[in-house]
Amino acid sequence: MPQQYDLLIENVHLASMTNSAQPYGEVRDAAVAISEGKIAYVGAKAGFTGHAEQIFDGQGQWLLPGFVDCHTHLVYAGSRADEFEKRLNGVSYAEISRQGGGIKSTVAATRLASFDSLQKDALKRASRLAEEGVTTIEIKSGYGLDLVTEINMLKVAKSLSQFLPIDVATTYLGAHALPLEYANRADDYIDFVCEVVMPEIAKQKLADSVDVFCESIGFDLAQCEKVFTTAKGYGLQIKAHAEQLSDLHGAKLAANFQALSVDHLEFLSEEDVSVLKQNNTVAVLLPGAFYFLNETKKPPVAALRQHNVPIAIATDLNPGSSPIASILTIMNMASVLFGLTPHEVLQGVTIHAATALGMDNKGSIAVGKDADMCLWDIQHPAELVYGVNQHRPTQKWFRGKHA
Ligand code: DI6
Ligand code: FE
Repeated sequence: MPQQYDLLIENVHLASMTNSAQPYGEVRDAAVAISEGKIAYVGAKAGFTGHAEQIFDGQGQWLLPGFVDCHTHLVYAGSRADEFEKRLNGVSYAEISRQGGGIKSTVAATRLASFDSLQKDALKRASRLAEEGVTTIEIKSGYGLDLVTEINMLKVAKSLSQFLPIDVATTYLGAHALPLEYANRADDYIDFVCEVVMPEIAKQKLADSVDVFCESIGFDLAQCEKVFTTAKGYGLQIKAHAEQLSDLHGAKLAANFQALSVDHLEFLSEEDVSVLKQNNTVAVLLPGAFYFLNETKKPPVAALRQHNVPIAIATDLNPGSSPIASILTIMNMASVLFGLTPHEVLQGVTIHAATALGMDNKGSIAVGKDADMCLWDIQHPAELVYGVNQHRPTQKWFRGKHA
């Protein structure tokens, strides 16, 4: 009896994004078979001997893993177009934040929004990403900062997978900004994060990870350390916004807590890069925020490469520093602005992004992984990075189901 499969996708070229010797994990004239939502065969079409219930002819198109957007803040209310205007009139992002705008203005709007309206807006943004081939999205809280709104945001985030062919990873970002009611009492707010909100979020299993904004306009090293220590106690994974606007050595601190990822990193010093490698921490680069804030200091890509630190790329989709609901645009920015090669960029939105979420079931086309895949009508995978807004997947499978 030949082995039985649910689906065979044949006559495709694969950019499997596995760490094979071939760039892109390329396999020409390939076939992929799926069983119970998982990839069960990958290889040359000629080598396939099983029997599949259904056969799909890929007509020579390219099959890639579904993209993983490993850093977003896409649940929020309101718009910051007024601040964009201010910035163009010469007021800086940090200055707007100090004046009580920035993250705090989104917090005010998000606290007032209902679950339904937050969900409706978030669904629209997540749909934009899904249309471009994203099948896994990480979503952070951090625009509520009180118990009720943070929980509401995480519930909205989790709910999106009921409506779209996506998996959602959630992150509690309580230490994002100091809410007004804690003005000048940052240590007290961190106690509230650690002693009131985090225990409840852990109890209700609303978050996979905990994140902080380690920055002069965010929280200092000691405050971030307290959040990490508490998170570890609840078995939550660690992430950090670090070295975005200055170098506080937040990435080093987070890596020493075995953070899954440290994100932004424009101001990361070369000395700290080796600490990421030692702790298997992924460097998540966010070219959208760099572009939108018109930054000039670039992340230390050469040092990251030299130390073999895996680099992921994400949209950072948020209302203040990266209102960009397009992974394909961000992929091009990663090459043009940060000098990553198309191969590095595609690794950054597949295999390395999955690692940044601790999801070893996502991010490549390999036996045993979730069958999240998109078919693209292109001549070579580099085209997805080279062009801007030129392509959409022609077919999509999510957990083995045609989506
Ligand atoms: N860094 C960022 O780029 C976002 N959050 C953060 O900690 C921006 C958030 C915002 O401006 O609303
Ligand atoms: Fe962010």
